[in-house]
Amino acid sequence: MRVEAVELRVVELPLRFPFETSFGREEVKRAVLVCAQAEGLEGWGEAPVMAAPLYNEETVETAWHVLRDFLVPAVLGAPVAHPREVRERLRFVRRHHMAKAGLEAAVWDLFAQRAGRSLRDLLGGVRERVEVGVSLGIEPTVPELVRRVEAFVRRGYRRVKVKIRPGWDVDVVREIRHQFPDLPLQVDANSAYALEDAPVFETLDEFGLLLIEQPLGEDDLVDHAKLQARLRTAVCLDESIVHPHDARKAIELGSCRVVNIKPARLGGLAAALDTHDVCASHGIPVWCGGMLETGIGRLANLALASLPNFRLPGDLSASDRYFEEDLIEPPVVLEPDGTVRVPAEAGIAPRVRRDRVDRVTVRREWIRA
Ligand code: NPQ
Ligand code: MG
Repeated sequence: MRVEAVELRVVELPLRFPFETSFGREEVKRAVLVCAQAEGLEGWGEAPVMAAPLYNEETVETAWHVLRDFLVPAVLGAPVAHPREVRERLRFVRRHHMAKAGLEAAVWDLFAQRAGRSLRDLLGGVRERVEVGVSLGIEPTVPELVRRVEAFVRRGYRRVKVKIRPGWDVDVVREIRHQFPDLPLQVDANSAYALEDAPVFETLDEFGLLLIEQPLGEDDLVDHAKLQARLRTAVCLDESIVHPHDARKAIELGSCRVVNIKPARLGGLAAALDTHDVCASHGIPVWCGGMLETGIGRLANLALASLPNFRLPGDLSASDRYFEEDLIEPPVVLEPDGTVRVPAEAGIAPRVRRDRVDRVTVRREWIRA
């Protein structure tokens, strides 16, 4: 397939509720959308970058620059016979994984449409529906967070994840566990702690959590292994796993017992598939993390999450968890049984509402061969 042109867009969507993590508070969701044109088709992908380099080193500006000046020209240069080739074609650029992931996803979408097959089938998915959880941010008070937990559990979410940071951790989890003794519950520290804080996690070890996500530094596997050895609860890595071989090393070192897979963090769907396979070969379960993607990234994540080793509920909440109006129609909705249907359409583009994309576009530029 020869990609003839690519349109880059920066989009900004207001969040229904502010989302606070240990690295900052967001009220607007930003992303760089990639629309790739080939053979009369349009393929869509999302680079879920933020305005500031707080989750990783990328931003809207770095993604725009690297896509426009390096990644898109490399794909426009020559045809690709399979979407997996995009990763090889882009390997000359170091890192910039979210930028790469947005472009690669657009090419996967083109191939799915041309083949008349769902992205799930193209990726090797095996499920029609996937269990999903909800990720809750840091709130001003514990009662306010508990009220949100209550509301989302009543909505049917089967798993709750709460953000923690020093000073907002043990008391929060104790109160939630007290009010919801049987609720599947996990925490995400986004690297806010150091190994010296191990006693905090030894206390959290008492609350029967599903996992403790990314407690320590994003560049660390050694201290995570030391921490994991002291805990019964599984450590799950997110930011530390940016390549499939990071997953192999983490597993060999005993740094984690669960892996959060995000195509955006890994550089694309091909790398996400390889990470899934590496974990499966070591008996390590994975789940699909989220970056508050719009429906464009969310549909691709749902297709990925239908693979067999995705054995824990993902951060794949319904569209209305974050947005008044999503960029896709129909939006992602939560089924009464706490699952979400895996998209069965041939590709993502058929659900993209370009009128809504236009309304939230704050910058756009065509790049042609
Ligand atoms: C995580 N996602 O698992 C990330 C954190 C994250 C669902 O917790 C805008 C606002 C973009 C908040 C990207 C979840 C974000 C964001 C990622 C939070 O670590
Ligand atoms: Mg995380």
